[in-house]
Amino acid sequence: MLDKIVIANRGEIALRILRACREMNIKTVAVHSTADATQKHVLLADESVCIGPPQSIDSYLNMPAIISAAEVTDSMAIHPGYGFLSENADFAERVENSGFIFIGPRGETIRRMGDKVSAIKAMREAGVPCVPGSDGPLGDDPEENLRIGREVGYPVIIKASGGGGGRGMRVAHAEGALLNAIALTKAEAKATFDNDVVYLEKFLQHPRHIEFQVLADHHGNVIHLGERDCSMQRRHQKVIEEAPAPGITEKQRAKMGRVCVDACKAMGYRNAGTFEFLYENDEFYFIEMNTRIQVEHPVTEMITGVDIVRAQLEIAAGEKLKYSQQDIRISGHAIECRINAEDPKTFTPSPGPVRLWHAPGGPGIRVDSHIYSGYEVPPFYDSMIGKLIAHGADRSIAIARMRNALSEIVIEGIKSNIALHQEITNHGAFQAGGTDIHYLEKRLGL
Ligand code: MV4
Repeated sequence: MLDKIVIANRGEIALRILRACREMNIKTVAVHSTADATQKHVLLADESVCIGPPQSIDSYLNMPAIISAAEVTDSMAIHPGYGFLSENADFAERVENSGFIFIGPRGETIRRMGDKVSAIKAMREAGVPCVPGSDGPLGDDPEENLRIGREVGYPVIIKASGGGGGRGMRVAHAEGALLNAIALTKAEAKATFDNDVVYLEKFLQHPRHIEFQVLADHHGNVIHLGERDCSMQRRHQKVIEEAPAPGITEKQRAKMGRVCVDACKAMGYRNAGTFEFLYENDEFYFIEMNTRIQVEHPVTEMITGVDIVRAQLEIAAGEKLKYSQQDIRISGHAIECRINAEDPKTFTPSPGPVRLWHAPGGPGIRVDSHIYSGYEVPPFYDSMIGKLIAHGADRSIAIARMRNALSEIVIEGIKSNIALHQEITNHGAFQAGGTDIHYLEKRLGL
């Protein structure tokens, strides 16, 4: 097993990784910015190293500082969490070339999945259903691009290969708008990602966002842990996630799960990963793959009983997966509300002192949060201060437990989006399940 690891992150995920390490008798090194010296995981870690000033670029994105911290503490491995350097192929390679284990996929895999055109190509070759489209980069010939647009049918969406997660996309609703949309997206992509490669897809107008969780060890064993529905979002920020996805049948789950597992085997994928799909009219279309642990992993943990972070550590240590696919059973339903320090009406971040924090509890309730009474939310990072997860025997019990828990929470000193979560979870359309990616923005617009 790993003897000691560096946790190259902050906030709730750093605490989540620390908790897994303590269970597994792995020593921990917290690396933190000057603004984060009093974070809960820093106080609980075996060792801590300050890696720079508050701005992420000077601390959590500072590769030499993080690798040096691994060296001076004689650590074996680095867990990147999510965000920051977690999907940076150069970082993964620098970590490994410095003699440490990167807890995640190989740099080469991260690079291939980070480039959306090459990710889609790999998926097509592995038999994963993708959105009908250009099957590769758009060229410079306007006639050829108009022909592709006509063949796919309008509306279409132009996406930057270097984008992802909602950055660098533009919809063309009719042929007259296509060439301009391509030129604009290309110019933006060049400026933002220093990569002007763009591709075209049929634009799906009312999809849900459904993603499959996979685990792959270094011995060719791959399993899936079912799917999550992440459609409840605003401006590409997920607000509520749940598992399983409402209305997805066991047969669909088994089929798509097998497709994802086979694709992992074809790519030689390692560690935890997520296949993102758009789901519309009973069909799945691959859009992107995430090569990291995700914020919403707890809903999958709650319905499968699999500790995904523990599995990541075991896999990175070279151990075989502890479960085969037949061992994985989905039990009940889980919902996660992301708790943000923000104004519930304007969504403006609300950093500052947490004067009082009272966490909810009871059957099926899990709270993944690093905040405590007296903690000060710094203004430099993401505004998410924790996640509230409710599990129950079925979806309506999970919702009832979530509503109870939301009403128990006390956060004083900062604003939070608890009221927004109460509003959503009290609403009939959410309670019915299966709302699409536009639901929340449309409702907030009312
Ligand atoms: C799409 C789409 C409709 N059709 N692709 C946005 C984020 C990025 N991961 C892909 N995105 C989309 N791609 C086609 N062909 C609609 C979106 C989209 C979206 C997707 C998932 C979750 C939220 C979203 C919000 C707006 C648009």
